[in-house]
Amino acid sequence: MKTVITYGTFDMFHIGHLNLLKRAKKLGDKLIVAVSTDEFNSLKNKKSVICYEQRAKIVSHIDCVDKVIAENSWEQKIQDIQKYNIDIFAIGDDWLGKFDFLKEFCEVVYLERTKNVSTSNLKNKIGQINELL
Ligand code: C2G
Repeated sequence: MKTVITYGTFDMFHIGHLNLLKRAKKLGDKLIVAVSTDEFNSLKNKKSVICYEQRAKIVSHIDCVDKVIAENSWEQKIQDIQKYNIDIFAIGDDWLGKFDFLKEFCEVVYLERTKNVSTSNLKNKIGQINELL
């Protein structure tokens, strides 16, 4: 029984997020997703369109997701890995190398990002449409 964990904002949930979660789940048997709170997002210099409660609820209803927890800080990963007996930490390869320090505690896997889709692109497209209206 392998448990996988991943972290993210998952704002304006899109196919890139879904692909990531499905790929992460395929690495093990159980998938825990730590969704960034609005307060933590400000530490990431991110302002999400959708509030934490709704982002967490959407992610919790994705078939391959077994549990959702809050991501409140950069520092919580090691504690989470120990608390939830995590076997694999997985995240998109836009973070390649950034979480290698976790290799002391569990396997670290960087998964291929889905090309040509991002929350910022979606926001820009919506902005352009609004300008045309
Ligand atoms: N992702 C992806 N393909 C995309 C967009 C995102 O695979 N086209 C992945 C990211 O690599 C990440 C996850 O989906 O693994 C969530 O992406 P974000 O919501 O942008 O999360 P991020 O801001 O990268 O937060 O502590 C880690 C951070 O909380 C990660």
